[in-house]
Amino acid sequence: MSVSFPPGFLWGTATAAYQIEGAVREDGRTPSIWDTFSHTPGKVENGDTGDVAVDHFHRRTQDVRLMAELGVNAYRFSVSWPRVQPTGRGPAVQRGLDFYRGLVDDLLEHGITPLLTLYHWDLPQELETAGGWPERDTAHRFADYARIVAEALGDRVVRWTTLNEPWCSAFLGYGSGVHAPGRTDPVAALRAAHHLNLGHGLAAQALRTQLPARAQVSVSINPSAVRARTESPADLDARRRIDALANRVFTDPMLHGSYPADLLTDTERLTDWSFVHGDDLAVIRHPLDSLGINYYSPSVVSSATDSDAPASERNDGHGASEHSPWPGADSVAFHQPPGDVTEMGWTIDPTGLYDLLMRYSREAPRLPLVITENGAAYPDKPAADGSVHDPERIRYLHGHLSAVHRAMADGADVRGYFLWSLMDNFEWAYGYGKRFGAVYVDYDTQARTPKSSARWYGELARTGVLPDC
Ligand code: PNW
Repeated sequence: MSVSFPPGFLWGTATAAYQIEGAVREDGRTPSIWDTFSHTPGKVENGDTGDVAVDHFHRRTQDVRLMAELGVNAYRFSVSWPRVQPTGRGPAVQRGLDFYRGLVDDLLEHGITPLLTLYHWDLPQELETAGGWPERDTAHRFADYARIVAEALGDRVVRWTTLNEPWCSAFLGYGSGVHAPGRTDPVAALRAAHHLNLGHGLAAQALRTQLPARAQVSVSINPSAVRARTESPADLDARRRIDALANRVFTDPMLHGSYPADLLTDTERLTDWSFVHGDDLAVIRHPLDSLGINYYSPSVVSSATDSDAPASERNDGHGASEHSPWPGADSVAFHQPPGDVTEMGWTIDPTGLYDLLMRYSREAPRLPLVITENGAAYPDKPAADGSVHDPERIRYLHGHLSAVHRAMADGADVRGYFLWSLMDNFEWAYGYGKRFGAVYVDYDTQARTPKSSARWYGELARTGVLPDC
């Protein structure tokens, strides 16, 4: 049976600046931590970098036209901090801001609603050299940057997102080190998590002050749908620990104004959390207009026993590193959830998305939800006639959109869905080897070819009707 989504539902695709723009040395842009990291041998597969990426900086108008042709009504993109404020301090570069103003104007001209993300992982390198997210000052620098962008684009952008996936920034960037800046210090990771939270709160305040009343402020998290391998007390405790480190470390302060007591206890051998100052929690609990949820795959955990593989050999789906992205949770083992996997090795399980939507509907009953990322990597290849067929991606999207619809029928207030990604791009530590796009990109010619999933998704966006698969 086909199902319908409500009129006004946002149907979009998503991207991030460093993954698509290229032009890393143009118009005064300076390096971000991802430029430094990708140019460090051994950090990114195949030595790939974002130097050229999919050249979106020079193909912006064509890319917006492509979206309009597909039929989507929204687009989630991020602003490159070092393109608009090169050192992370001081005055803005007008030409940097002009690029985003042009992008937004192109979108509005085609009736496409822009969702602007301020931070999708490209911290100006100079701020990392000064200490990065583990340092409190970075949160204040982020709020200044938010003010600059709001001043430049507040007349035409209504929907604002502070951070994308602070979990990845804190725990993959400073804990396991598989993301930039590649540091591997559990205490730095916890400090980073708090200062990302603080940066979110300060930036949200700055946006409210700067923007017209109709502006909407949000944050995109990547909550973990974490399950216990068995119902044993030890496995349930493993789930509790990972839920604290993956989810509640961000949502408790943002939604309720406190850090989870069990997290403070779990990590007390590492830190006393004295980097949390008096008013911080009041700043972080800033009333939001929506919560962005990014979802790909669930996790299964158990209490680690001698029979489990050592941490360095475990596949927790978060990249290979001998350093854990889970400070204070050495006693937890990760297991591959049952089911088919995408090319990332991530298990396909739409129930995880349903569960998260229901969880946050209950936890924050009046807060609308937006799925700001969902999608899958597959080894797409053009056929002899040049067309690209990706039935597995259509199946993945169909399964997850069915779960979204089911959650809405059960009361979740979901306002939109953003497919990751508009087009193939730089997949962080995996480089160009993993293709998430609805549109295929030939990296030699930069030619864009909509895959069959793009046509399928465009039809869905135009009609609001999810057909039988
Ligand atoms: C998200 N993990 O990244 C990002 O927001 C996108 O930029 C990215 O391209 C997309 O998902 C696909 O990976 C993640 O290890 C990277 O759990 C790693 C993880 C989660 C999300």
